[in-house]
Amino acid sequence: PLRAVIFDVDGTLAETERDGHRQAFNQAFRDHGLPFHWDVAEYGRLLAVTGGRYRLAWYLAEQGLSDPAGAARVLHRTKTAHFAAWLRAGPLFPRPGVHELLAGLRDSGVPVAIATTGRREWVSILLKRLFDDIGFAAVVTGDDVAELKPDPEAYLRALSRLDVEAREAVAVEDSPPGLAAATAAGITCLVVASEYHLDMPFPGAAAVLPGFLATDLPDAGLSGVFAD
Ligand code: XBP
Ligand code: MG
Repeated sequence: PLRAVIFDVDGTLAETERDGHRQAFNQAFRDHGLPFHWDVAEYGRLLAVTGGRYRLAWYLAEQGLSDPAGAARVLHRTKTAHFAAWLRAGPLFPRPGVHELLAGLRDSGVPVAIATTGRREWVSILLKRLFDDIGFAAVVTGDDVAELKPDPEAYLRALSRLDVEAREAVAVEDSPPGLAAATAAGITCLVVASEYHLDMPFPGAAAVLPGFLATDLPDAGLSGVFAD
């Protein structure tokens, strides 16, 4: 039986990357007087590196900076402040159908949890703004793990906080690293690809759905993906 559903945040609950995170990184470059700008396509390439700080470090190393990790640490603090401000005031919506899906799970008594590589500082703002009426049974962020996705640590931690076995849970993801993390934790994973990951292969996904509307989901809801 389905005993928990664990959701990713970026790209899954909301489209946060293109106009949110990306712009915050660009503002940080400007604030620190650096001549870098990530356009929409370039940012898509960089999404292969999860975690904003590691994405920055990887890019700065590619640009030949002498201390990419140190510069990334400083830039990422500025980026996080800009992104948190955007989450408080910017145009932010859940992906269509997400609110109804979460409310349906809540009403049927299935615990809902979060496993993200994003920082708690902004994750808590996003969850409060968009889903204040949903009680999350566990929220695991990038601050709670040593290894980010595609490592399974965030999902394993969520399972242990939920006190649920991997085979009793379903994960919902939007990207290849997210899918890899969930499946490495032994969790059945549904993929609803986000705008940056359309048409990518999702090997090992239980299903790749076109969206979160009732008509996109299996007839039996998320329980419908279990083969038990
Ligand atoms: C999302 C990420 C995050 C964000 C940036 O991956 O990789 O790094 O882009 O957030 P997922 P931070 O959806 O698989 O969790 O800057 O807070 O790291
Ligand atoms: Mg994601």
